[in-house]
Amino acid sequence: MVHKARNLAKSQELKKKLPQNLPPIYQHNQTGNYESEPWPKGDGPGEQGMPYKVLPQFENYAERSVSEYGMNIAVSDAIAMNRTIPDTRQEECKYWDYPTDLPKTSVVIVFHNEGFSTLLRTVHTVIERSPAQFLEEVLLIDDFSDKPDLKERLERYIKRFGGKVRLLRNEERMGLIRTRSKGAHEATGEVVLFLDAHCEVGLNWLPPLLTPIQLDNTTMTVPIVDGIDSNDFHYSSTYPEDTHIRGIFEWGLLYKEKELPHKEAEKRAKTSEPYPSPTHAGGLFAIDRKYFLELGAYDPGLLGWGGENFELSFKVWQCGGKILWVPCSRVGHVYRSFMPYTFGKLAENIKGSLVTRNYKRVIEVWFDDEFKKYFYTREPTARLLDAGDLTEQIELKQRLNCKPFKWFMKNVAYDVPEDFPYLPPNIHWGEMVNVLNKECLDTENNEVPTSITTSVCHGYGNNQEIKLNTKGQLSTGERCIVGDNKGVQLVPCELGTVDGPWQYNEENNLMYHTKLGKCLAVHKHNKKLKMLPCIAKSNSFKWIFRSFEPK
Ligand code: UD2
Ligand code: MN
Repeated sequence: MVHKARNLAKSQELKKKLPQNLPPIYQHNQTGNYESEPWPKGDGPGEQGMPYKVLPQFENYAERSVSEYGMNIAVSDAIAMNRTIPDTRQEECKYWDYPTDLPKTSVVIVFHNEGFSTLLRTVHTVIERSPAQFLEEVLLIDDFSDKPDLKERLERYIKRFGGKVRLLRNEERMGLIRTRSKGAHEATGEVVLFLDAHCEVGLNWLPPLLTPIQLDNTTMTVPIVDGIDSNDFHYSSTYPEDTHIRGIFEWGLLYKEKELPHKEAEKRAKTSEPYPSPTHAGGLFAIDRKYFLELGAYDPGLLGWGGENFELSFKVWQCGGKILWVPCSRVGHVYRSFMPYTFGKLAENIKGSLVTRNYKRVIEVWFDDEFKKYFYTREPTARLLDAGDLTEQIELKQRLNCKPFKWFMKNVAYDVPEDFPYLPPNIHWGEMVNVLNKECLDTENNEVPTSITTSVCHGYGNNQEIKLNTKGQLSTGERCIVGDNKGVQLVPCELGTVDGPWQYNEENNLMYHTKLGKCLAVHKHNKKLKMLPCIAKSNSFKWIFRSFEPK
């Protein structure tokens, strides 16, 4: 379903001619040179970003599609390829003029077994909402999908775009990271702009991303990501109005966000102007193609999914470039409820978690020695993983004369420790075995808060890796174990703290809670954990840390 009348690219006749190569100009109440007419108020399924629910006869298909794709493709199928979405930008964004000679862009979309309609909605919105003169091509790269509708049907469909959309296919599964690097090599535009295969770009999204790159080709730009609900495709802004958020990280290399510090906010005359961000989420960004290739694109040793966002972020900043987040550029992204694909062959012969292995490659190259220890404290099993050969990455870092991580922490990511302080070392880590029932403390899943039990020890894996630091914090991954008189729970660790109430007694193996004056014990029958007055002789109170090997 396509609304023909809404070809915005065509309606983008420039209102005035700007001199070449001028920075963007703001004029209050004067509509910007690339602004288009407001969208007509459609009332079909999902129009204006409204939620949609499928008709009863499609409910089975809808459910199946959620388990197959991690998102409701039945809902997506019912929504127009170029449905309208709300304009989530701040008001100011309408009054910017951007240069008229911006670099031509290849929009690169890599995909593995994505839903046909969400993939094509990404393509449609890009083509219809970008000034045609700056859109060199949309380059689709199929990462070895096996869904039948992504074969001839896709090839037939893209013919309607008259050569603007190019499709390449991988001969084997390469993972999203290597596929994106391939996209950058294959692209013909001056700028490469990556999008996930389930996006909808917003009003006048492209010129604000290209302008900072034109002014300085070592700048990479990132649009503000809006949320598209994976069940009903409801489109909404992720952040409260007028807040400006930037990408950071915690020491286990999970992606985090934090409000723009005052110091940075103050540097801008208008709050709609781009601002520096230490990192980015990974999927959506624009960068000068040659510059990206000079940086070696992504480390080819990163496999499958994850960590490449940090590799690129650290690399850009430390090697003399910068990352700007651009408030006036909005792109919606479907956040899936779970990852619907596996890595197949990519994970073969790799011990332990593929993602943690990627993280290890990134920190071994880009962190200075004094910072590496924080990663290994937060992710102790990473020490045991083989990260592969890093020679080329380290050579690249030397060749490009990149600055140390300390410089990055001091000048760019200085606010990270406010939320994620430098970590004190662990006293113990491993699985925590109860002497009475011989089972391991198990945090079961990631949903927090959640209660904790013991279960059969399974060694390496997510739920049984427990650590206790020198400041009394008992945790697993980024979650903390807390106890009160009612029971024991796993909760998000309090931002900005590294300490906790726990004290491990090495002599009689008790886990003592200093605030409650009680000890951690397991219930004989239902395996529930409790805080009880300490009984040093009872095995239900005794815990032993045992290390394990990656599988
Ligand atoms: C986020 C990023 C994603 C990527 C990832 C970490 C956003 C919005 N998304 O996860 O772009 O940086 O973090 O690596 O910031 N794909 C392949 N081959 C594969 C697996 C995935 O081509 O083996 C495609 C997939 O079809 C999609 C893109 O790569 O178009 C990103 O994958 P995702 O949507 O599963 O990642 P996401 O959004 O959870
Ligand atoms: Mn995605």
